[in-house]
Amino acid sequence: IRDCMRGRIYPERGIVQLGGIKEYTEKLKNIDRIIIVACGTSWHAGLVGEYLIEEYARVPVEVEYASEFRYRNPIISEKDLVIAISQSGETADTMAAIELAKEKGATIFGICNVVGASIPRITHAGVYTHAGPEIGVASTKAFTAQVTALTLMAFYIAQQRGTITQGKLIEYLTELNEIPDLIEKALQANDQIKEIAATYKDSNNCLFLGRGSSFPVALEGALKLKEISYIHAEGYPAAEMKHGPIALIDAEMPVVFIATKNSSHEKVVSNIQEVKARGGKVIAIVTEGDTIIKGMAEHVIEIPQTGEAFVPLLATIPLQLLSYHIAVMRGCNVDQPRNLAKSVTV
Ligand code: F1P
Repeated sequence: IRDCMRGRIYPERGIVQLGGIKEYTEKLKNIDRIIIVACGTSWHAGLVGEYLIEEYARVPVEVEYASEFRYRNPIISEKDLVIAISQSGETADTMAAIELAKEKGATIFGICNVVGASIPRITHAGVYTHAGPEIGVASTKAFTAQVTALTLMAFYIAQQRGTITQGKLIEYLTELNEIPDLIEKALQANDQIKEIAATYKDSNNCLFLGRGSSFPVALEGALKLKEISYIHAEGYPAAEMKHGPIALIDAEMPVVFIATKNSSHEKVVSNIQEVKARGGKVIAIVTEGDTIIKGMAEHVIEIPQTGEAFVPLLATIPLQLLSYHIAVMRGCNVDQPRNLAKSVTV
């Protein structure tokens, strides 16, 4: 995250500079819509990006699985901006989605980690995440770096379109700049998370729930658990629980809530009560000092206080650690999960 922000944000002055998309600054003032295309973890980052861009830059955003989008006949105009996100920069579905959107006249930005990979070569402009090499197959630091790049892009577009004041930008960039230190604090929960992992390592299923931008974090938490420990996991918006997944809840079902203090905190508290009333076991990611959820959940993992926009960056950390410890305890190879390729090029 530090490397992704370096030389790009100036918190004291409230400025975001993204050299890779600078030539398209004028274009950004006139776009009608943004379509984000990606696969897997990168798609989850895109969903976080949707919240950030719509909130701050006030441009409508759609987030599409590249693997579906490429086979559709989507309605795209020259006033659309497509943002393709890919850690490897080689994912065949994402490349095909880019080619399709390009044919239809859209401007394409890339958010990639591997410098000089195929995707940065076929996009018009872009931003590298600078997360360093991802050793394991499952994306981890690439995800937080992608969310950081999307945050910078959201603020950059907001700055160009005048949908954010300089004062607010100073405030947000100052908070964003503190995130790497707060992540170090969040990592201190590692031993506690290891104990929680020991309790649930033999589970067959696990549910992840969150609201707002914590919903894609829930999806990503579920994907990491699936990918590296082979436990069936599902991520849902917490408010959707009553429309189906609630039927799954019993004493054998661990439910991970992203329940940080934000505008939907009260609603998440009542979702936790619904799970508790059905005997479910609750693991809650909360803002430090939260006493309400402490009295309700079986396990509470604290993350430091930050602005609502930056919660996904912090809340992801304990979920990645939880999956990691469960996978190790189950004897799984966390770096090379079965059946998964680092870049899916077919
Ligand atoms: C997309 C992705 C990864 C996943 C695995 C398979 O890759 O789905 O999110 O962890 O490596 O590919 P990418 O386009 O982000 O490189």
